Amino acid sequence: MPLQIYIAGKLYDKEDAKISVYDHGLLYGDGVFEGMRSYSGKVFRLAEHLDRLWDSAQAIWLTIPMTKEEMAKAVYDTLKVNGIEDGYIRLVVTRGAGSLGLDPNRTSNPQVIIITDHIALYPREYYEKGLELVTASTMRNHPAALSPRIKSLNYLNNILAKIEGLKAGCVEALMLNHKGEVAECTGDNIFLIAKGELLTPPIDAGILEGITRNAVIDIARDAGITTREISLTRYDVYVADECFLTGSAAEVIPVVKVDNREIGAGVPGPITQDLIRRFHELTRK
Ligand code: PXG
Repeated sequence: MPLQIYIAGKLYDKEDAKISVYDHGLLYGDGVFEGMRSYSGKVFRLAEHLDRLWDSAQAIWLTIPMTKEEMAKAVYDTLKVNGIEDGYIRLVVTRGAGSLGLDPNRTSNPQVIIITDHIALYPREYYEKGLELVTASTMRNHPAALSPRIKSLNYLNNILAKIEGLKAGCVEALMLNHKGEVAECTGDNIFLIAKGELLTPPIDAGILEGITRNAVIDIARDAGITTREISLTRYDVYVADECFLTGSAAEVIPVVKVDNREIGAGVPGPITQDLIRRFHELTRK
């Protein structure tokens, strides 16, 4: 059976899973999304992902036409039909089809889409040897213009930075905020280890409040590692002992080079490796 995709309460074969070209999700990037993972049939931090999806929708005046409980059930039903235990889940809620023109009042029926698929992992080598990053010249959206806390379908800010990374031979790129501070990467949050402490930019640096980020902060605190959310500059990155990224897709992944400079010893650090092990224990028990 082909992969089944959920759209507005019905399941469709992957090839037939389509929405209108008049949907404002396509015409204007008017909608919100989530990317999450399931491990052994259980969705990691589903409640947190649903809370964030509902908050993103609220922030753009979009009413999701179902309850969180109904969405959770639809996610599990879709995983089950596709026989996926360890996978990737994409939730999308669009503004719905309407007439041409920005006015969301002229749309009807927000579309809820649930894609469950097998996860396309970064090659194993990256986890063992670590990633290289470059700083993108594209700055993170100004939080007073379009809040990076909204996980909206308007991801061009991140995509432009991602292209810069790829052109430089890097799979991720570091993004700075309007003040020149370290914000995050295009689809991952960033952490440093300096003098034994775990450091990461605060939410008001203009970043997405990553669910993996929050899980890693909890893990580190439980492990007795001093953890601080403080504003960071590239200086802090360059002099750090260790660096790693977090995200639903990437999980926890070491970074060994930024802007052609080796970070620490230029290999995945011991605290990073310990946190990766603890994260695996949390997700794969
Ligand atoms: N920053 C940004 C800008 C993101 O988009 C993260 C940080 C990490 O957040 P989580 O909650 O995942 O720890 C994200 C997440 C995809 C994809 O398919 C994107 C994300 C996550 C999973 C898949 O592009 N972005």
